[in-house]
Amino acid sequence: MTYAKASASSAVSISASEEQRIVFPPKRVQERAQIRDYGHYRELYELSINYPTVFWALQSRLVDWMKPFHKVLGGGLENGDHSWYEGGRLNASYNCADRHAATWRRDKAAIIWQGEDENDTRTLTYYELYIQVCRFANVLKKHGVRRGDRVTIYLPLIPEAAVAMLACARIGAVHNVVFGGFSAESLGERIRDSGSKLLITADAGKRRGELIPLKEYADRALESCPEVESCIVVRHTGAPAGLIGGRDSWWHEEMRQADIFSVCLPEEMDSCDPLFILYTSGSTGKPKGVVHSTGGYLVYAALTTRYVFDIRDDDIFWCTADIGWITGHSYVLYGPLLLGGTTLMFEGLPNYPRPDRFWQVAEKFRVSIFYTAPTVIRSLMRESEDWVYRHDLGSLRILGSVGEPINPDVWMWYYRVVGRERCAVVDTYWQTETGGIIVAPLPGAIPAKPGSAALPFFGIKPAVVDRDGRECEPGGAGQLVIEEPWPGLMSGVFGEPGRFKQNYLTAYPGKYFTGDGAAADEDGYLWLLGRVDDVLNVSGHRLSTAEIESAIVNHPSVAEAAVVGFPHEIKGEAVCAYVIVRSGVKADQELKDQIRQRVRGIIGPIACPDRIHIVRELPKTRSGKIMRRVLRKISSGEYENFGDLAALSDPGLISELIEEAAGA
Ligand code: 7RM
Repeated sequence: MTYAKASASSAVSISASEEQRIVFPPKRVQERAQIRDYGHYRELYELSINYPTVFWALQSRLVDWMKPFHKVLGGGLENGDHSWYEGGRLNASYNCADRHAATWRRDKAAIIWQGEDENDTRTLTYYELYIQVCRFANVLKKHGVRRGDRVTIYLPLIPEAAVAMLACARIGAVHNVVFGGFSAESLGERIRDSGSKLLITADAGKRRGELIPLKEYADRALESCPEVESCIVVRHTGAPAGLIGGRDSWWHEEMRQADIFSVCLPEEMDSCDPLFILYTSGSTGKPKGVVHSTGGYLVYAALTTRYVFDIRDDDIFWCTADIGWITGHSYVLYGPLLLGGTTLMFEGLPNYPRPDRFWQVAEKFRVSIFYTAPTVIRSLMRESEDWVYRHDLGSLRILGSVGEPINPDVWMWYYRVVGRERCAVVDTYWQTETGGIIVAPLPGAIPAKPGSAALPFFGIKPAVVDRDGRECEPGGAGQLVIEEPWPGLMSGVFGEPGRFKQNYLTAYPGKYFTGDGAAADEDGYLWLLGRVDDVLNVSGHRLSTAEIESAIVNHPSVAEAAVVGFPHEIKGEAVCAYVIVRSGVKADQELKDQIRQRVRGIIGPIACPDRIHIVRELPKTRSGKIMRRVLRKISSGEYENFGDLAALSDPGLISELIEEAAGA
């Protein structure tokens, strides 16, 4: 059987032979795993589905509570009013730092940091982390940050990012991390939407030996953010930061003031209080501020880290994601630290200065759990395998993948070349909205099928349904929904009370709609097939077509634009823009460069179109709707079988579009 990808693009098309391949957990992984066989997984899974309150009450013990909850789950997916551990009180930073600093883990490394420069490394023990967090929490307080206030964090991947996040959590402030690759404009939009009153940034970031002028971008963003009273700047590269008097100050100066104590009592937060906001792209032009609440998110992050990565005290856990994405929140920071683990943060890139940088870092720190994205694996696969073999990767035990479907060939390469057939590969499916992994093979218990994310995690009740909400037969492609709430599920969209229900719970009433296409095979294994909405996945990063379109039409010479994804060997999916220019405008290379510049400036480099086609007209229905599926086909090099074109207002246009696309 072949599953065709449900929407635009890329990597997945599963043929019968690939589908039959089953890779059992390697013995050495299984023997020491916390869940060692399928039966054990099954037993716990059944408990979690049949008696969810019992199951989640038991799992709540993964975190320390200041006051016990009186209800495990209130509300539900009918109204989007689900709430976990009501009445319970706790503090995230206490759970990540204090409670470990008070045990034998006091001198254990909580965070190991490797900078882009080989000689730049730092280690924070649990005790040091605890002190830093307390001190910075006091700095925030001194700047007037109170419980419930929002703080935006725009930093490179450095330990200060973790300290800042935990310091916010300590005093009950809500952190809003913005990825350092976003532009000034995107940053400003997220600061304003979240109503942040304080910004934390750095002088600059590093990328391939070059500086990314974060402070400059921050200054530009702040021009349109009058609410922001202070900006705290980490000196990271020594680049000029141009501090503005009365508003800006250095992190290190703030931290060494005599009135900043190393003691700061953690605020008692309600389980349902928001822990953070993280903006993510949806099908509209405006990013959504996904809100996660404290108790449920933490329990879910801890439990998934424990079982999906089988983390233990002697592990070195390296999740390569930036802290600006949900993967960084849940699996660089919260998951590993909640469990007293050692998390590795690496500032650099996989292929700088050479294509073996990741392997060199993994060898240097004896990494045992490695978690990255298919786009990274694909790019490293193009290099000679010798780059991998020249390093001793014998410390590795678990290899994770996240961000997009991992093609079976790529999976096998990861397993064979990086893992030397002695590591478990876990393909983990989840979203910003789900807080943590919701589908994955547990490394010691669930046989993997390359290309499939395997089976649901505890408490997750998935279903593949057709447009009318009827469950599909095994093998049939449909849309993936989750039928019951779980603790990691977002609590809402910041500042837009009705939007969570509207966006996620109305397509299939009472069920959470993921926006992804999927098929379940006879064994219940889930095969993810990509987005069914207008969301692109470029190198594992979520982008909305509408957002990119509005950045393009922002250019004065552009009249109209339509953006679609097309399959890309490394990125999985890449951006293709069809653009109509205003009359009298010359459609030349310079214009295309300017358009790219615009998108870079408004959203960031990740959204930059790989291809721009200047066209006379866009394919539209008579009612004026752009027929994206036609553009998607053309961009993918498929010039026939466009499906029903009856609605198309200008049938002659298709051949013109093909000519332009094929010629470019
Ligand atoms: C963690 C993260 C979410 C979207 C999601 C999917 C795609 C992520 C996988 C995957 C197939 C996977 N959060 N996706 N992981 N598709 N297999 N293992 O990526 O909010 O940024 O993106 O990413 O389409 O809906 S995210």
